[in-house]
Amino acid sequence: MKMNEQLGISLRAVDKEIENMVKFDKDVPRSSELARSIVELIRSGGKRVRPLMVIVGSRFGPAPDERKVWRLAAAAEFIHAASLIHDDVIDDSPVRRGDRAMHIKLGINRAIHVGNYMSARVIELISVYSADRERYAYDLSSLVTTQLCLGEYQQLSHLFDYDVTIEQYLEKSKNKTAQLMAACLRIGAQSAGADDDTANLLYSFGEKLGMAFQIRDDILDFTQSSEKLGKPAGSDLRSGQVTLPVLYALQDDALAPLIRAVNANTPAEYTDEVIAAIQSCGALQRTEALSAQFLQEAQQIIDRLSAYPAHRDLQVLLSFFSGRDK
Ligand code: GRG
Repeated sequence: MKMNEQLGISLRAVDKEIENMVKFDKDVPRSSELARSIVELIRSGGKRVRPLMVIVGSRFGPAPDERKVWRLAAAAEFIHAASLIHDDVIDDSPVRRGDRAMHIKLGINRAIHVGNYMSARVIELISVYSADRERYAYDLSSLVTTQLCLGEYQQLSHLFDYDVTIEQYLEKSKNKTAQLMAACLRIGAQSAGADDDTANLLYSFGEKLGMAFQIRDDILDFTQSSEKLGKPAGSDLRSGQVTLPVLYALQDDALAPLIRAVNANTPAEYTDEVIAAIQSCGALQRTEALSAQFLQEAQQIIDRLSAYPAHRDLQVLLSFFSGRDK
């Protein structure tokens, strides 16, 4: 059974809510290139992990307001989708969700503005929830979006930097990926009136899942076929991203100088050899172990929330994150 079915959530209904973010903007004609591009991106796929997290979070509060929860869920996906558009421009990546990336279809300038529009639209919609009591909604539209940008900036400012520490890698991953997931669970819970302890435990749970997710993503870059990834294996290193498998491989004294020789001008054949060496030196297994540790910590949080029937939904999320293609 699919994750959304196990959670009893219709993905069609989630998608409709997301599309409504642009369809009901009175300033954007539905037939415009902007509106059509966003709807096309939404329809091209995506797992909707973040909206599902908002809805699951709301099941931990005594008074879920369906309309509010679903709006927040859609807003979360909008922020995520906007960041994907910008990320593909930054990484010069031509494929997204099996389709041509937006900057390939529209050109870089227009794609950037579609992303800008999407994050601004979230702020506009969330400003409806402006009462002090509901200030948590700003977590999504301001705090988390800021962290996304900072995470991406941290990544860009350390390209081909082989002296970056594991702590810096973890901090960047938290900003870039984990905090949005954490915030999704927490705002869902807060919007339904959950108590602070519960909301904060859900935040920690989402953060652990997000860390495991990003680390796994960095492993997949080394292990999956180019057909599946839409780019050759090892693309992160080719573009200068020093991810956890590389950091572990750098601890191998024989391998370290070979890795450090990779820069923006390195011939592809040399980088291919370094990627093969990283794949076979045990670094991927160590990386996988850290991802598994985050998942184990997430399990411990579920155990602390076992008084809530919705803890079973956290288990569904955890199984999904544990089972992603290795
Ligand atoms: C414009 C809001 C905004 C931000 C700009 C570019 C940027 C700052 C941030 C990039 C953040 C980013 C893309 C992180 C990667 C996170 C990640 C692992 C994405 C893949 O998520 P999935 O697998 O994708 O949930 P689907 O397609 O299923 O939705």
